[in-house]
Amino acid sequence: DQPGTVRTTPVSIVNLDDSLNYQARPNVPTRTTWNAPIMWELMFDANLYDRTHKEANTSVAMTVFAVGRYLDAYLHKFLYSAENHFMLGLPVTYYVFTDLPEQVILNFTLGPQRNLKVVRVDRHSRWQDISMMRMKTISEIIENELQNRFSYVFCFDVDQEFKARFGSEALGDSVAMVHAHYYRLPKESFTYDRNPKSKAYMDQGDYYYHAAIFGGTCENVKALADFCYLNIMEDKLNNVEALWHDESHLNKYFWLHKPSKLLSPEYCWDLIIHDESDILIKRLVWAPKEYEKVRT
Ligand code: 2GW
Ligand code: MN
Repeated sequence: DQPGTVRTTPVSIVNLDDSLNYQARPNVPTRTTWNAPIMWELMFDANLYDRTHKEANTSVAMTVFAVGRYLDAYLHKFLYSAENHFMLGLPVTYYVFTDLPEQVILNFTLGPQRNLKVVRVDRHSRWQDISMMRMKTISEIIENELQNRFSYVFCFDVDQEFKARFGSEALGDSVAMVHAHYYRLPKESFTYDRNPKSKAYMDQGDYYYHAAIFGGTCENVKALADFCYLNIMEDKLNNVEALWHDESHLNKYFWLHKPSKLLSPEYCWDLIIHDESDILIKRLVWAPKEYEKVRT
């Protein structure tokens, strides 16, 4: 597409989620109260999703940050595994943001219709800012480069690894990730920001969402990133910081602007969790935290 081209979502994609089988997983919730699907294995026809998105010429941009030691520790495995499992069959462009662009060296070739762009960013001295300021960068790249070029943008933490299909069924207008550690816990235990002085303050919510994965149309992801960034900056002016940084603000955003699709913890699983009875497939898993190596 040329910049300035207006994209309209084809009717076939608007109705694609009507094909979901909400009865396929009787032991887990498969719909929210506002009727958004929660995507679990067995609910969807992968071939139907892939075929429809290919016919619609769907393209996907993925953002990932690898600043400081996270580059060496996680990026290679993340990208290599994405090449084997993420949106196979669709055009995908990875946007890697790093302070060390010359150190992004792949020892594998990307598949056809798959591209990598490396963008230099500053390294913030506080790790909380490395994480939070992603929202500003995501907003800017959507504004300057992604909108009108990609149907969807998905934003990922780098400290994770794809293990199985993470496909076009995950695409949607506004997509949130249900946090693996909280999906079966009572709402009172959700770690929302509870400080009324923070813009992220919430006294109730729907789910506890994981900021490690979110996505949607360029327009919607830009709105999310702008909301979080503005509120992060307002908190700084007021000398407060939300409990879980950008994740607290993201939870506030999705409380006020309900996501149109939720991804079950099958899409972002932590192997530390013992009870895997609901998890039929681990599409992506958290990398073990190497705190002493990367956080010192
Ligand atoms: C982050 C924390 C401590 C030390 C370093 C960093 C760090 C993060 C870094 O040195 N370099 C870097 O590129 N990052 C990026 O920020 C990287 O993409 C990483 O995946 C992301 C979030 O940091 P992470 O993965 O260490 O934090 P988690 O796994 O505890 O993430 C959750 O909470 C965060 C806020 O505290 C974010 O909301 C994140 O999206 C959540 O998954
Ligand atoms: Mn992480």
